[in-house]
Amino acid sequence: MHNDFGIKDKLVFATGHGGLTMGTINTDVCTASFYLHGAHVTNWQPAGHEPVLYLSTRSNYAPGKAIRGGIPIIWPWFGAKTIGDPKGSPPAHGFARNRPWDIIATSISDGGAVRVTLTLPPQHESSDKPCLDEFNDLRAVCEMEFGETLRMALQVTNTGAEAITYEQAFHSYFAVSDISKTQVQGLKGIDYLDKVDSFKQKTQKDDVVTFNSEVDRPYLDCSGAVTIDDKASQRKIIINRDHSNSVIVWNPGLETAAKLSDLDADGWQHFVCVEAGNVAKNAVTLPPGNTHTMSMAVSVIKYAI
Ligand code: TA6
Repeated sequence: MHNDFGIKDKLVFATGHGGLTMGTINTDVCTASFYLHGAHVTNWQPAGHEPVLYLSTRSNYAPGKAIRGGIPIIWPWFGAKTIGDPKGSPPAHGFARNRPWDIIATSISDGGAVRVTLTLPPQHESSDKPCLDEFNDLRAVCEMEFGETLRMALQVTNTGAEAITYEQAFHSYFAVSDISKTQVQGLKGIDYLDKVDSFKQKTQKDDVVTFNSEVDRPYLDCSGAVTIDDKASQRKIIINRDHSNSVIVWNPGLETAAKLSDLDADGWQHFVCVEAGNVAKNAVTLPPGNTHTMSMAVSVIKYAI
């Protein structure tokens, strides 16, 4: 792996937790890491900043399980599988985050960013498949660019003869100093499904989303930038999106967090998930022969009061 895709002094492949293959990036503009398992970004820290992603010290690192923290790729369904054929025991949030991806290219940009391209082997060729033949004709490619900005894109192509519907999200766990002093901006006026209130449809009335208890909301039909204001650190994390019409905002709060055995005891106080996605009524229906690419760009600024 390292001989084929490593970049001298900048991108090193080695064995990470659980014996899984991990890439580590160290450049003038950032440090970062990712696993081939799930095409999962586990760290990104632009020069001059604290780490931007939360990663649980109690995470699993094992085939068939998702890493807790970083950026799990949710695909081809979000949450419990409700679209298409429900046979088998489909895992929550799809199979992309639970399986090994293959690297197909690495490079370095003129600006010093490291680019990595991975592809998910067709799921029907995997030995641990649930019966989900409806997705056999989709091919997924993930592009990551680790620089001053973190860019991610999920490109999906329908190689079959019928249209296929899927959901997706970059389930990003953004690190914050204190969730009770954190606000999410950019969603005012947007309708959302309130998962902690029986999925009732509501509208975001306040300027910002705040976190006093569990918040679990897919915001739908929205395309603008979303900003996390981590007031305790005086830092803003800005998420821009292309071809993403949903944003999921999640923090489990104390009680739900206590049920997640792979989360640090106080972990819930130190992250908020803000997820670029296409879920529920924003699911993508891809005609035969077509390709759809959802992408996000994450940047960070420090401010002084
Ligand atoms: O994106 C929010 C959410 O769907 C929540 O409902 C919560 O369950 C979370 O994802 C984590 O899901 P996971 O399967 O990773 O435990």
